[in-house]
Amino acid sequence: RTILLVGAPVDSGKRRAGCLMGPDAYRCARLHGALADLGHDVHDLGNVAPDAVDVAPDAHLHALPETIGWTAALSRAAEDALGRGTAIFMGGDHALSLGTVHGAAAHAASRGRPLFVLWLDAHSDFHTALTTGSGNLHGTPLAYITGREGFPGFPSVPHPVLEENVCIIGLRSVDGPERAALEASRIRRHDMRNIDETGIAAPLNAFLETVAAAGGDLHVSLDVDFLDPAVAPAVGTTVPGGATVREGHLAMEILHDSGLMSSLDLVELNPMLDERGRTAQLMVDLAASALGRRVFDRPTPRIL
Ligand code: DIR
Ligand code: MN
Ligand code: MN
Ligand code: MN
Repeated sequence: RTILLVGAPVDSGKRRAGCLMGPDAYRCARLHGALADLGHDVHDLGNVAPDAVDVAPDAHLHALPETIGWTAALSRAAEDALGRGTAIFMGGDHALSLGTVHGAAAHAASRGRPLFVLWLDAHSDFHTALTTGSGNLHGTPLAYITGREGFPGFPSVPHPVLEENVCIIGLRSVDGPERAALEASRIRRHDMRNIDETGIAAPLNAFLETVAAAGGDLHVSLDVDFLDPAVAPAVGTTVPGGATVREGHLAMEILHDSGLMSSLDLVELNPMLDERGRTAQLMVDLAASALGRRVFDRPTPRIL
């Protein structure tokens, strides 16, 4: 496969700084080399910069103009990269998905295919700009890309992702207004209890069957906090009780076997909070599993 790496150093989606270093942390942890070792033709397109936009700051919404600028720039970058191959967006906080999914939806629509979205996250990120209590826009991308009202100043959403085409796995922190909106929606959602009871393969395989049956494109958004903080500490919004290393790899291995994944976000890595790069390395290893690395090809672990 041809794989395009796109740096998205978005740090405007929440208050704690550090995610802007994420793309370089992935480069230091050899994301390019890990994928090239699997036989892929890998191209690092460098980092995207946000558009300058003429939008007034908002008292409640943190860094609104900058986040709108990122959304517009990353939508174009995603559409361009997807025209050339499989796209991996090196984040950056989860606000980057406002743009990458917007662009992936435009790309899918231009090919006459429906877009499906797999959201691997402790959180549902289903706030609108009107319901968010924190004012942190990294908690909003799923609402935006499914076409909910409440995003004044943002690019319009001509190709909303159908709610029934969205699947969230890993939930364990959902705010009240998000819960109400999720329960009124057709979004598929699996909390950690579901994973404990059935394993992660059952809900994931069921979703992938519908993607395949519909001939859809599949965008995967992997939030570091999907994983348990004991194995992935470098994220500002850790929640105990997350996915294990093997649950993460199994999900990625199943995604690879499906052949369906067209784009992947790696989001919320904050290298300021990392322990000698271990979270960055785990995210690189998960991406490698999603692109074909198998248990028996895993390289000898590097001494960190
Ligand atoms: C929380 C945090 N629900 C908020 N969201 C996060 O601020 O609205 N998403 N961390 O991944
Ligand atoms: Mn090349
Ligand atoms: Mn998230
Ligand atoms: Mn999260």
